[in-house]
Amino acid sequence: MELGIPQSFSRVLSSMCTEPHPAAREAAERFIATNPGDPGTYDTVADLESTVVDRLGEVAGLDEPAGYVASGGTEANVQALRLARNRADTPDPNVVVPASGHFSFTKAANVLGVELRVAPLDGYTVSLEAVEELLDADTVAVVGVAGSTEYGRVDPIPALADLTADAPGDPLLHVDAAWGGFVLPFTDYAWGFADAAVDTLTIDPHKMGQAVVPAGGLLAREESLLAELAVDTPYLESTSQITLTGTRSGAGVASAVAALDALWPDGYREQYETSQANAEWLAAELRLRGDEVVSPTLPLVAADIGTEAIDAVRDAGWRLSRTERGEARFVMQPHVTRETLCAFLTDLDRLR
Ligand code: 0PR
Repeated sequence: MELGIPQSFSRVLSSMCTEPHPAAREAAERFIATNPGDPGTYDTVADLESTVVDRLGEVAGLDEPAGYVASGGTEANVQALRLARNRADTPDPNVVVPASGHFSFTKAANVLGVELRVAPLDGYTVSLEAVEELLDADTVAVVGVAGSTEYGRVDPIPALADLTADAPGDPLLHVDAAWGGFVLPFTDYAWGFADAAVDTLTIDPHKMGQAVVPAGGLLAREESLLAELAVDTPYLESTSQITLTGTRSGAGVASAVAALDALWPDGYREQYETSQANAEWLAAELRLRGDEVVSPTLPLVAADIGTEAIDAVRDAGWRLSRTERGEARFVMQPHVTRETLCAFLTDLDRLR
């Protein structure tokens, strides 16, 4: 069968994935037939996984991180809530999540049998008063978002850490930096382990990290937190497993090492600066055209260009998605260059 050709990234404006770094692509191909889920057999890739975790710790401000390479942000978020639930001693656990939280938290609550308490926003970030009101003795985790999916906004993580520390049920603080984790180190935001009493954190090499899919990351401040996830694996050489999936992609792991090797920190910093400049440039261009734009505090622009315009540019081949409120959402991934944006604006001006 003719497989066809995968999409080109030249008109993809709303994806959080991107063209992998060439070294990441090469590493993925080399390790395609490995399984870090069985470290007794696939020891080279298992060692590489420890390297990824150490490197992600550097990115997120943690000296001796525990963690693993997950299939993506969804698995990392599910696992963070799972370990919080397992650690707590309540038959009726709940988790407080900002309304801006990714829908993976809804899946997590569903599979884990945990009540999801959605805290409304104050503008684009979570209302601290609302979080405080929702906390009770059965709260096992509080979630903060560092780079929200729709608007790229960062919750006040240190203030959430204070609320978490004072909460009656001794909950954990989980930060979702699945997308933001590779740009936030170059900003003034307080978001990571070095900035606040964060217990667990999601950071995905396969988003801004320029690794191949699947490469997500779950980090924990203490190894003992991950131990909450361990199940016995009687017939493997290793005796227990903390991951959610069994057989896993060594390609993702190897590609993450290669991408981090090539890009941390200077390459990622340069990419952040380029992406942020492009976000601000696009925001200014759209404002000149009279469109309402949500100021891009990270490299993600949401703009109300009108439903008809979105449909028209989509018909012209642009892959553009919208926020729940209907704004066009431009994610400044590495493949979204100034030339891409100029070509987009030319089409937009022609079509509306
Ligand atoms: N946390 C945040 C903050 C996210 O933005 C996402 C995904 C996740 C967790 C879940 O990560 P995984 O998708 O790796 O499990 N955000 C994007 C979204 O839902 C994912 C995406 C990626 C969508 C590429 C489209 C696309 O082309 O919008």
